[in-house]
Order: sequence, then C-alpha cells, then structure tokens
Amino acid sequence: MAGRTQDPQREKKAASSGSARADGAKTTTGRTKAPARSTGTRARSAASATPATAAKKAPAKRASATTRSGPDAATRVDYYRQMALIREFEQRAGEMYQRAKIGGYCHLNLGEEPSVVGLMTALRPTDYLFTNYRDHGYAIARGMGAGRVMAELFGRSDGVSKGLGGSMHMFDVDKRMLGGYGIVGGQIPPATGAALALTYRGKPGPDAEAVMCQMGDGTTNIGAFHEALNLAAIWKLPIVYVIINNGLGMATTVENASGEPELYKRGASYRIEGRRVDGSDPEVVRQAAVEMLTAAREKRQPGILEVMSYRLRGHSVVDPARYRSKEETAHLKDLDPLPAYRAQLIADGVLDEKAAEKIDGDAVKEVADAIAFADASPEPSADQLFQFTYATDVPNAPRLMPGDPVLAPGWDTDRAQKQEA
Ligand SMILES: Cc1ncc(C[n+]2csc(CCOP(=O)(O)OP(=O)(O)O)c2C)c(N)n1
Ligand SMILES: [Mg+2]
Repeated sequence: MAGRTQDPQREKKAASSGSARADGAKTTTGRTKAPARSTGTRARSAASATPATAAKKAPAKRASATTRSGPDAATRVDYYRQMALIREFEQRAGEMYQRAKIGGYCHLNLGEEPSVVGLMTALRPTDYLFTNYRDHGYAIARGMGAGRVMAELFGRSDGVSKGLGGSMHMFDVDKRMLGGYGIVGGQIPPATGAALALTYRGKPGPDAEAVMCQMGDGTTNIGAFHEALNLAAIWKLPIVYVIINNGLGMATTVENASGEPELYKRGASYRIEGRRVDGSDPEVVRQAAVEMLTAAREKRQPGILEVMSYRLRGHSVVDPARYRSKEETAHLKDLDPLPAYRAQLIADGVLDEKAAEKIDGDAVKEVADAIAFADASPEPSADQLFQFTYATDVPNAPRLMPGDPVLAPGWDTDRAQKQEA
C-alpha cells in the first residue's frame, strides 16, 4: 500500500468540475477557478462549462436567497438539517464503536455529508439504490430512520437488516435501498442487473425508474466496474454510477492507483458520459445527479458521476490515518464542508445562528434517541441466524452453525451398511 504524500495538485483537481462527452471526446477539463471553500466562495455547478465560459461564470460569492436560482430557502435549510444529522450520527457511531457497542467493521461518511445529501435528494422513492459499505448516511437520508440504522450497527433485531448485517449491510426493500456491500465493487453487478430488470419492467420516460450505484474511487479499478459499464452501454441501461472520489482507497491515493485519475473519464471507452462535480455542496451534487438520472430514465442513457469529496477521518473507525501528514490533516479540517455550508446559508440570509443552533441541537437529540432505541432493542436469537439468508425458502439450504460438522457423525458407516445390505 503506497503511503500518502501531500499533493497540492489534488486540491485543485478535487475542486474542479468537468464532463466527458459520450463519444469519449474531452469537452471540459475543469474550471479555471477552483471553488475556495475556506473563503466561502463555492461553485454552483460547472459540470458542463467550457474553460472559456467557466471563468466568466464563476460566481465571486453566491447570490442572495432572493436573487439566486436553485432550491428555495426551506429546501436548503433541510439539506443542512440532513447533513447535520448524518454528521452527529457518524460522530456518535464512532464513539459507540470505541465503547464496544458496535463490533466488526464501521466506515463513516464524515466529510461526505454534502455528497450523500445531494445524491439522496436527487433520487426518487421509486428509484433503486446500491452503495458500498460506507452507507450509514445514505440509509438515513433515504429515510430508513436513525434509530433503525443505529440498531443495525448495534447488531440488534430492530436494525434495518434485523441486526444480522451490521454497518456495511444497510438494506430496505420498501425504501429501495438494496445494500450496503462489504465486498469492494460487490454492488456493481447486482445494480447493473437491477437496471436491466427495469428495462423489462417498463418503458423509458419521465416517470420511469432508475438505479443509482454508488462506489468509491478505489472501486473503479476492479474488473466488474468495466464489465458493467460495457453492458450498461450496449444494453442502454437506466443507471448512474456514482463515484465518491475521496482521494483514497484505504491509504492508497487515486493518483497512485489509477492510470486515469480523472475517474469521470473512465466511461469514455464505453461511450458513457461522465461528469465531475464538487462534493462539498449538496446543491451542486443534487443538480448533476438529477440531470444524469433524468437522462437515465428518459433516454436510457447510463452515466458516471464523479463527486469530489473529503474523508475527514481514517478509512474505518480503527484507522488513525497516520499516512496523512499533520499539515494535510489540518488542511482537511479547514475544508470541512459542514460548517462551510452552514456559514453559506447564514451569509445568504436563509438561516440565522439561532436557527442553525436549533438544527444542531435537534440532531444531537435525534441521535441520542437513536442510541437509546438501539440499546433497548433485543439481540437477534440464534434460531433466526439462517432465516433471512435468501429472499425465499431454499430447499436443503444448509443451516449449520459455525463449527458444526458438515455431515452428521456416522454418515460414512451408515452408507457402508446400506451398501452391504
Ligand atoms: C474485493 C475486495 N478487496 C479488498 C477489500 C478491502 N477493502 C475494503 S475498502 C477498500 C478500499 C476501497 O476504497 P474506495 O473504493 O475508494 O472506497 P472508500 O473506502 O474510499 O469509500 C479495500 C481495498 C474488500 N473489502 N473487497
Ligand atoms: Mg475512496
């Protein structure tokens, strides 16, 4: 695993937006002006801007709530509310892990809240979602309930997967969240298959269903990603592959691991359109996701959306991220998108300090309630262990406990006796 060095180029790249045309030709290499979050100057969206127009378009400061186009004040406040809830949930989940309330693996969305909220608010209830293991925020934003998500982390029977899945396996058929996958890239083949199923189920159009398949940057180097892209292209599948580019696959940088580190271009060989957006702004992410989902549902045009994000902590809760330099860690704190969005809403006059504090306080309370709910939920009983392995009953499916002999003792002598008889 390669160690991480500070890469100022990455900062520029991370902030840039671009698009790759469906025929693979490069149309945009990015903005000429990177959104400088530390000063509150942030990009609305430059996903389809050309370098020549981007400079003109780059806003010095967001327009005020009354003059700007885009979501209304209440919607923006709700984006902040959701981000604050996910932030509080993840911080407390990390704490609960330290207190051994949570076992196994646990990967947090800290720093990726705007990406999560932007994506989830673009998705309709009728769309399908597949994610990797960094899935708590998605489950919450999809409406699965902080209490049920926390109960899943605690391994309790009121959890979204009845406590049998844990952190990496959020699942809810009604909310059309079909996992939560712990195997890197494991979500890509079933998501692509779900998109294929949709083409049998209905016609393209404004009301058609679509699939969103979320993954990390490191995942784009596995074979299944490329096989899926090819199938999505030739079968014209209604799917958007979302790459959360947080710069790292565990400790390995994108630059060290990818021949083409601008991951939105990965679809060029399959004539799949790719776009890169700034993941620090939920509004930018949502806008791009809506456009790509619209193309997927109306034109059966698959797409790749690369969302440039920051992972503020280690890969998982047990990773102290020592591969980061002190300078980089301090810099990441400066780039924390949550206080930046909060400050932006206050500057735009859609939120005041008191209202923001109330939202933060409500998040604290909601997560405290979620922890209490999880704590009170019973442990799943051992007889449930094999009950939910398959969606429908499978005759002769093995129901052995770990350590049980695969064949009952005496099976060989029984057989010998039968043969003799
Ligand atoms: C097939 C497979 N190989 C390796 C692993 C171990 N592993 C877990 S996460 C990870 C890195 C993935 O990075 P990325 O896709 O960028 O997602 P992120 O963790 O940054 O969200 C690896 C190698 C795994 N779970 N599955
Ligand atoms: Mg990553």
